[in-house]
Amino acid sequence: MGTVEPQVSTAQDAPQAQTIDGFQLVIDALKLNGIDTIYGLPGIPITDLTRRAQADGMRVLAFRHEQSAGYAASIAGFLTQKPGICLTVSAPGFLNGLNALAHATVNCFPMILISGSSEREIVDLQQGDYEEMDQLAIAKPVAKAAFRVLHAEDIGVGIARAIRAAVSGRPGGVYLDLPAKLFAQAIDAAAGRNSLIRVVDPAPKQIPAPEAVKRALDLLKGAKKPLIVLGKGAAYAQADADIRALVERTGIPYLPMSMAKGLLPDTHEQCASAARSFVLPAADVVMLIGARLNWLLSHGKGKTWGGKGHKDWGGQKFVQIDISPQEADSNVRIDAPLVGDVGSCVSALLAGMGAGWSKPPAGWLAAVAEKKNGNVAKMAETLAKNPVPMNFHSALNVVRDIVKANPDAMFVNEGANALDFTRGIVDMYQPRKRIDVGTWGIMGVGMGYCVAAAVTTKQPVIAVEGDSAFGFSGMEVETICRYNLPVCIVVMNNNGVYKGTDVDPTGRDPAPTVFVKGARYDKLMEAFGGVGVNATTPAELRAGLEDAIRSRKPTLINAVIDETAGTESGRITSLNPSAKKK
Ligand code: ADP
Ligand code: TZD
Ligand code: MG
Repeated sequence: MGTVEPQVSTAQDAPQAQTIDGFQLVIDALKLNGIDTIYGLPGIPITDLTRRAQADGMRVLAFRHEQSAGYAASIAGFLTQKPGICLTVSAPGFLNGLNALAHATVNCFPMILISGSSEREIVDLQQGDYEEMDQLAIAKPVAKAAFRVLHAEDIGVGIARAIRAAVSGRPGGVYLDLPAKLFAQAIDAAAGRNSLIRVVDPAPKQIPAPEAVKRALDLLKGAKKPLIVLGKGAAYAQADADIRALVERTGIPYLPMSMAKGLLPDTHEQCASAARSFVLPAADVVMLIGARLNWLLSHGKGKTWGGKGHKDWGGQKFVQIDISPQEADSNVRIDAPLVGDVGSCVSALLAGMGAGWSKPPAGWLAAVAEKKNGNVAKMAETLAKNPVPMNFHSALNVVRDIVKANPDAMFVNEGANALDFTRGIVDMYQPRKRIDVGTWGIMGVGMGYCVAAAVTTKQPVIAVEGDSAFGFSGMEVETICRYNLPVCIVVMNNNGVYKGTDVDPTGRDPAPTVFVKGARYDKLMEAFGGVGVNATTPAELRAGLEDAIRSRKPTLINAVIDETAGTESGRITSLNPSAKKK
């Protein structure tokens, strides 16, 4: 037919516009789902993906090590409720990103690790391809879900599945394997565009059952010494106003877990942080909101909870709000599990409470207040001291003031003593400002977190880092300078892991916990054009922090801390096997 020939000839001279390739489909699928940022590190086969994503208007943040890119993606997921994207090359790049993928899964952060991979036929016959590895199989045990896309027309489905898996239900890390061959595959442009999926309602609300709500309220109503524990699931949920209303209307004292600090200001009169070791064993009914009874809460039993022995139940009854139906009873009996998303559960509780809710018995509130005020006064005395050399307390007293004056600033924290003292001393005033080592107590998240915090919130970032902790991601100060991010890093330099005083008893080498004494981390920042400050006094530290916040210039303050000031493992000395032996 006359009409066929011209069509065929048009198709033969087909300009590129008639087809679309795998690179473009990946970019379009991400953009279609509102994903505008990639944290990654280029190389075969994904270099052009980074270039073309940038040319197409996506923000592509290139790191010096995939692990930092991965941690950045994981915390971007926590902060935005959209999966953070980490993009890496095959085998070694993939493995460098894998730690962050596992971290995202363990912490319930939505993240997608996208790695290029080598030729399937060669990998599966183990014929020795460039960077050969069966990445999908390796990712599976540490990911919430893992997928591989072999054909360009399946890219839309692959990305849609990855997004849903990352953000729905309990969020987690998802692996997406994209073999090199996929990127160059070209398919008909219209069909390709048509194959993309905009995910509708990616994290559906999960409404709790009315009888579960009633059960929880009945238990709370009968409590004489109730307590609320807020976890990072509550922070993630972005139900801030309702959570605050629930806490205030019930009048129940609350404990924020580390990353839930600031959901209500730490200075709130119901905040029981300063009376933690009093309220945990004394409470009779405890409502957990997005917090697991894992090691961070001593598994809900033992001496911390008033149990006789280290595994004995303290007698508390628990309400647990969690999106994962499997979380209840993980450690101790949960009398009132409330399965659903925090927002829906908390609003159902508020609705069910009605008007005549009575506050907890006055005796309980007075006992908590007395304990708390005593401890706050004791801490104030310690903080007011100005010892030479500077110690954790006198340095953190300054950080505490700066955070109070800049409550919008993001706050990153890792280390052992540098973590534990900071968590206790530096109050947070707004939700999701404090991001830290999380469920694993992992070192190395610091600089990746700083980049993602600055990029996703546009706020200044303050990072308090142990000198060991900083070392895990220290090279990313170049990344921070390259993107000119408003990040101020305070390295609490006590010459080592926990302390700087250990010695090798044989006299041959430095002790395993000790670093070069008097190291000048500030000079690292200067090497890339940022501001370096060496602070030996609280006044110098204060001036450095104030300048950094004012100028928004990348800054590193080397805070020289008394090398004898820390304790072994910070607050978790008891988990050290030698301590157990004693
Ligand atoms: P923390 O370390 O602060 O105690 P965890 O990470 O142990 O907090 O616990 C967080 C819990 O929150 C997880 O059990 C997770 O299933 C839950 N969670 C995460 N997001 C939501 C949500 N939107 N609604 C309800 N629960 C959630
Ligand atoms: N490696 C990883 C990935 N995570 C870890 N948690 C550790 C090792 C072990 N570890 C801790 O738990 S804290 C810490 C290490 C190495 C560093 C503590 O030293 P620091 O802090 O300088 O960061 P302080 O202030 O000196 O205690
Ligand atoms: Mg140290």
